[in-house]
Amino acid sequence: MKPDQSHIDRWLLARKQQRSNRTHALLLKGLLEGSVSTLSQAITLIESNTKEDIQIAQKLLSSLPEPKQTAKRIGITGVPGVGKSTFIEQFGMQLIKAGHKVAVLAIDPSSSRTGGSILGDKTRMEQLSMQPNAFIRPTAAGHTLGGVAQYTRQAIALCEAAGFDIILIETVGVGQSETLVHGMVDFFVLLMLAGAGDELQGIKRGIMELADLIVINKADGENTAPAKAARSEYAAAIHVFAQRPDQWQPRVVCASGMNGTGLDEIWNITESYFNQLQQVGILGEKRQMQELQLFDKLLFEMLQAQFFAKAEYSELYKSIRVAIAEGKIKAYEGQAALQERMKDNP
Ligand SMILES: Nc1nc2c(ncn2[C@@H]2O[C@H](COP(=O)(O)OP(=O)(O)O)[C@@H](O)[C@H]2O)c(=O)[nH]1
Ligand SMILES: [Mg+2]
Repeated sequence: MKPDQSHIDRWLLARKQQRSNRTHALLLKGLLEGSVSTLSQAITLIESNTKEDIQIAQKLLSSLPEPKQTAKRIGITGVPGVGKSTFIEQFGMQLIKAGHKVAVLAIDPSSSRTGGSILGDKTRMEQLSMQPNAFIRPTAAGHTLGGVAQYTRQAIALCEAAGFDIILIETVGVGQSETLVHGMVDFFVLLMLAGAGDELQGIKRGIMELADLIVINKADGENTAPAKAARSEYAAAIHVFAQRPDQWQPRVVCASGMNGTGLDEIWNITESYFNQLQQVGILGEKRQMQELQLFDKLLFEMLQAQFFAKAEYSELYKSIRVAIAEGKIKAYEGQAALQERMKDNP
């Protein structure tokens, strides 16, 4: 007969529980005291794959008090090399000097595919990373877009709890990452370069429409005049965009992240944006809408994953695609065939 081990199991479970309670209490205390190392540890937990870590992270997130002030969430995007990291370092330093606590989250959803990462940027933010009131962190890559969005939201909540009042989110302007980031920030800044004659190329018009502020960056040295010309061109281009529900008229400015020109103006614009949103009273609404969009995204990703996890569905899906590609059936017929199968075999 097998010996009864249930009391040992119970004991182990109780000990695990005790440990996780202790971890939770320590993390919460550290966060509320503004400890950067605790913040870092907490973000590691939300990104973890182990069940225990996830439990602690979720408990921590749900026990966070309402932040005393909600942080300004600012997204900064643009093609690789446009100067995002340099800009953030300068801008961040300026904000720190003005008494803010600045968190930088760098997101690179493409890194799981390319193997590269904007992590290397961290070394460029040498000054900023030395500041006690700064926190710099690349967030989880290698997840679905919804997954990355979810982790980043959670990281934002943790930063807010730790007293950071400005959160800068850097993302590379490639693929879908900029729409992803647009969906989780209040203010969306697009960095661009003055190109020789091809100002409006290289970046999708759709992204320009999302921008609350377009910065013609590297407006220094020989680039100063072309940058000014580009500024006028962009200003004319975005003027034709439809009016927005928040009544904000997107702006275009020149700046140099390297020597700091234009950064004061950018901060003034940022503040007037937040003032306007608060006056119109739609900042909360905007964030709730983003939360809903994230929920939808996560749900669709979940359903998609469930669908493809079923071997017979994914096999059928593949063969239908082949049939469509060969012109044997139409898309709607393929869909009907799939629906039929799913009905019979849910
Ligand atoms: N002239 C000039 N060069 C810059 C400026 N900002 C960044 N750079 C340079 O452009 C390159 C890319 O900058 P980085 O900040 O890493 O760009 P990111 O890939 O968008 O993060 C680096 O060699 C920087 O030194 C700027 O304002 N003016
Ligand atoms: Mg960078």
